[in-house]
Amino acid sequence: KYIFKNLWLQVVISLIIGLCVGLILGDDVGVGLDDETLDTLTSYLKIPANIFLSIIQMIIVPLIFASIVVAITNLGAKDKLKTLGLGVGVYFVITTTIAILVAVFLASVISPGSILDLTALQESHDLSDDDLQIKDGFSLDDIPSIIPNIIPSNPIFSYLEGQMFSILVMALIVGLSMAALPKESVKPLLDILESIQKITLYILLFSMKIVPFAVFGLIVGMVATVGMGTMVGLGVYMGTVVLGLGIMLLVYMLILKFVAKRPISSTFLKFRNPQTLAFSTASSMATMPVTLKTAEDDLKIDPKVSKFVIPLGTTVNMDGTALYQVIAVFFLAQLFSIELSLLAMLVIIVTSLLASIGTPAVPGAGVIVLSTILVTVGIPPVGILLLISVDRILDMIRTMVNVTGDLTASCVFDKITRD
Ligand code: DAS
Repeated sequence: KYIFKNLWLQVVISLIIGLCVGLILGDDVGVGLDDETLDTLTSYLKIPANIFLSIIQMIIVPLIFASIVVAITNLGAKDKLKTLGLGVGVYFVITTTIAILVAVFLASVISPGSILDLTALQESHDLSDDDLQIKDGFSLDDIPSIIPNIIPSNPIFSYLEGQMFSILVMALIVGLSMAALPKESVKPLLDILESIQKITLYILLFSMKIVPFAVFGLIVGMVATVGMGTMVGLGVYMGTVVLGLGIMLLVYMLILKFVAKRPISSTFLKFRNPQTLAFSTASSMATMPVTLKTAEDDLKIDPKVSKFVIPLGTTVNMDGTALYQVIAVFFLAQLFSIELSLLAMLVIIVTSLLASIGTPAVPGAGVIVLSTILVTVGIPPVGILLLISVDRILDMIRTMVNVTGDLTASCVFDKITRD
């Protein structure tokens, strides 16, 4: 009963079973099925994965659009703390940018995606070359034409074409204008967008039930053809993410000491309850009540500050998620050997910033929103299933980092308002 209640346990179990079955079917240590049989088998095993991917692509646009517009509109609504709101918004952008820069540095230096050779991966997924629709890299001289095109002059066309970046930009413009207008005049649309967000989130969470079967099918096919090399490649990718998240914790410690002027060890010790809950639930939203309580009772933060910074941070400030998304995109780009030009990196960074604002604070959201960035850079969404198979443990750690970032932010603004 416990296993079937906890999706993540099902995913881990399906990962292990998939590994064993893959090894038995593969020619590493197993019976070594002939390619014909293996291809037929993997094409059937891929069905749940493709169903899940189609559902994601069906809801990702309304989900992201609604999430960003609602988050930004609610940010503006707290006009009584207008100045604080602006300062907090700037602080969030700074910390998320630091997370993204750490991610770019690590992903470029370690380059986790170059461990795995693509040909084996192509075989295991019969990825024909048009699957790997690699968009040609950006070049600097077509910036004048790119920039105006970022604004969706024809939103419906952008929607139909799945041009996620333009949709993110449109969500930003709409959100900011709704935040500037009086609440009663934008309320009808805000209510609609909030229910769109709830409905798409429900569809997403319901479709997550397919994930264990999708992961099983993916891993069997992968290990049977590529062998254990896949696991090594994924292991290096996971190590890079964990290293980056660890660096973010160090950054928070420095901020606590030099900006919030608080002793590091005693303050970080007080973070342990929300951090533990965030790690075990992989949901900042579910952890929020404990985060608030810790901020007010243990950290003695002015409730006026904590009641503003924590809920806002929980929704829009996800440094761990942004760092993870950038490393994951670089990993897949290296894996599918897409060379990332300077502009492409810029597109990834800005998209990650926007996408982490729109990521709902629920388990697995980070990897789902990631598909919007994958599409933007031209990486085939099938790569996303590779990430899902090991996403759970990374989700738990990055959620813990997200919550730590929110607590650090509330210590900083507690200091600022006291001053
Ligand atoms: N699990 C999300 C959160 O609650 C983060 C993520 O999925 O990236 O913060």
